[in-house]
Amino acid sequence: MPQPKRSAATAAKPASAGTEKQKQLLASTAEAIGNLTTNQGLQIPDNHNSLKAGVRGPTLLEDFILREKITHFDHERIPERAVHARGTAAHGFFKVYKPMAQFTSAGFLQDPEAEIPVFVRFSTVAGSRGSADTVRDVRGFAVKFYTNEGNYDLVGNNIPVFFIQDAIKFPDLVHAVKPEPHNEMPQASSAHDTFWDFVSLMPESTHMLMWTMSDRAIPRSYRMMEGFGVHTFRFLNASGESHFVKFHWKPKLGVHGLAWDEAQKIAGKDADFHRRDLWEAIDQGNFPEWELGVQIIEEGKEDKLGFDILDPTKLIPESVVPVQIIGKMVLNRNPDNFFAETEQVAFHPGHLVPGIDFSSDPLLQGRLFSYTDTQISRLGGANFHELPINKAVCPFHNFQRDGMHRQTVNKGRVNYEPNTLATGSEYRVDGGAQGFQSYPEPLQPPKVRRRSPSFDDHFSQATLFWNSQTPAEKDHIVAAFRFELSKVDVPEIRQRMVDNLAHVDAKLATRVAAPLGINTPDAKAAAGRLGFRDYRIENAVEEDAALSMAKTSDGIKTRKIAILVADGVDWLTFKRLQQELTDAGAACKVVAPQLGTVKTSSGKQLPVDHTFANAPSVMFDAVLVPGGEASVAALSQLGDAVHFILESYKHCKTLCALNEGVQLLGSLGFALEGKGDQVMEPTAGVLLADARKTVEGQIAQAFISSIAVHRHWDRLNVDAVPA
Ligand code: HDE
Repeated sequence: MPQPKRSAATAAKPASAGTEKQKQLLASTAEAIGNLTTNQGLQIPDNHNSLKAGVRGPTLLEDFILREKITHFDHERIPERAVHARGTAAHGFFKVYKPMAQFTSAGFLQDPEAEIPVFVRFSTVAGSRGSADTVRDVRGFAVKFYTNEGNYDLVGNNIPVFFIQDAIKFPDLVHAVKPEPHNEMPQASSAHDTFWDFVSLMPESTHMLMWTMSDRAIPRSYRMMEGFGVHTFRFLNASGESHFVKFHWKPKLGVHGLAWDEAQKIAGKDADFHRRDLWEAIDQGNFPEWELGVQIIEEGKEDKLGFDILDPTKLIPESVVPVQIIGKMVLNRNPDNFFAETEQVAFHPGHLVPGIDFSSDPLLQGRLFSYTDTQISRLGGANFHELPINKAVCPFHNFQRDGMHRQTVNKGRVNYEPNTLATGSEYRVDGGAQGFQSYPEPLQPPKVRRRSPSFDDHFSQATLFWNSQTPAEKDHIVAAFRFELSKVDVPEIRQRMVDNLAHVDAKLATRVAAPLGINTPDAKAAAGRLGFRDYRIENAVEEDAALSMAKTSDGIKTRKIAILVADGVDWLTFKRLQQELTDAGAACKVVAPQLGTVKTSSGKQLPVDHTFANAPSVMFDAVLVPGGEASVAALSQLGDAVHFILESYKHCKTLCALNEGVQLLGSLGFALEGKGDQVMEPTAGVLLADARKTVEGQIAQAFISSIAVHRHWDRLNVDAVPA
């Protein structure tokens, strides 16, 4: 259901008012009004002065008001998440499209009329809480569904596979990628020796590395990312029949990435880029949406896939098992308090509802222990489920008691089961058929500490991923490997890595190795190392379109367009294009040398949104240079404006210049041949036109379809651009 647009000024009212979760949260929500009091409710007469022995004398120890305030402040911080520390979140709802009873008895997947409240947290993995949003990393995509049968958490990532196959390697992986322990550098980056030392010794990481070196790891927006449950789970229906299931989130806005140079610059210019993007979109009523998809595999048919579905370094190609779309999720409300909600939310892959169960994926099995354990340390005890953001919307009742920060006041003397003292008759919960039932999976003893040989293939799907990329996407992967490995000091690590890549694709490995000052990749050397498994499955498909990001284009909704102006800008061309872009859903921002207004050619005062200094080109998706002789002359003298245009070009964004604006682009070296009475595109995504001679609407139409391409990655010679 499309939601009405709201201006920022009116956005404070949540659109999902009335959901169960919101009602519950309201009970714990406080307004910043009323008398100032201590935590005990004592009114404070003066919040500016501590109690002293005389106005110039020492502060008195008895000042309990001062001490309470400072003590609370001293304890404001809690440990950040061991991984996924940097994140942001939003509220929303989920709605299933049709009853899923054939596959699962999960109540929240039955009623297309029901809106299930959700809280979703997106995150990076390696960086600390204050690190930049646009670093190269996997993104967390964790969804908490507040269902009537308890909370269900789908704690996924924006990449469908993982680095390791067994949870016992997770601490090693995370130690290796985090800043190095002797000097705590580098922050939020895998481009250092310890990470590549580890992964080059772990061939099972290779498939995931292909993804993290692709543009998936530098998303344009959280709103433009897919989400994946990664592991294989089970759906169980009311008769106890089991199907294997893989979960997918498909964004309505398509899947898009940044340019690597752009991502690095944004990290400095606006470390909150993704956080701000999500917040602003929701605040302005542009509620991001994803559809929930499932790949369902009949029990007993999993062997036909050719690989082990319990291996989290494998995905099921969508061309082999299509994704069925079963529902949608809309994020429509920003949190009221970052700490209380986003920081304190506690996800856990073991928060399940009846009808969904685990598989024996050994990575998932380890996660089932880890998440509760980490919350106890992070949130200060075992009662984190009582925090408002974590509380289920259905009642909870058991005989767990006490512990740090217990909030529930449990009445009576019965804190055990079975009992008769609670009601006078016997209360016993033992062997019941209601509630959560584990799937009675037959197991295969004996007890062993070994990896299944069915997990031995480490390269075939890395090759599938590589084969499925467009030439430009391949270029980006090669450039990313080169960048990361060029930051590795020890040449043997660089060599080991390219030797491994030779098992993905010989050309890829050779291209990566070329500028790294090492020998040509040696597939045999890789095969001779410990940990290498000489086993390769045959992929069912050579390529899979769903693995490429290039084919997703979904209009220009919420895309940010910079309109570069100075005094004398041509009002008519400006106004017409701005209107058409806005009608198509884009957000146009006027960028000028200074804030306030600029005077247009017709004498109007045009309000300015940003300056070149506070909003550089990396904050935008496309650029418009309208006409107006004086405006264009002023811009061409301004280094920041010229840099803005060149940098946008370098980052493969759509540029459109009109009338005199065309001359500005001409002076920067863009070809200008042509009659000038139509929209020319001398190079992909660069539009030049004389609006006085062009058919009305034609420029806007060409501009809009060019922006919808997202980025013109196949643009030639961008490396030659000095920006
Ligand atoms: Fe996590 N992971 N993880 N992880 N993970 C955490 O839990 C862990 C894994 C994921 O926004 C921690 O509350 C182990 C895969 C997300 O709050 C911790 C293993 C996937 C988030 C933890 C994995 C994820 C976490 C840190 C290997 C994708 C952020 C703080 C066995 C399917 C959730 C916390 C949020 C967070 C452990 C692997 C996703 C330490 C041991 C695979 C999205 O418990």
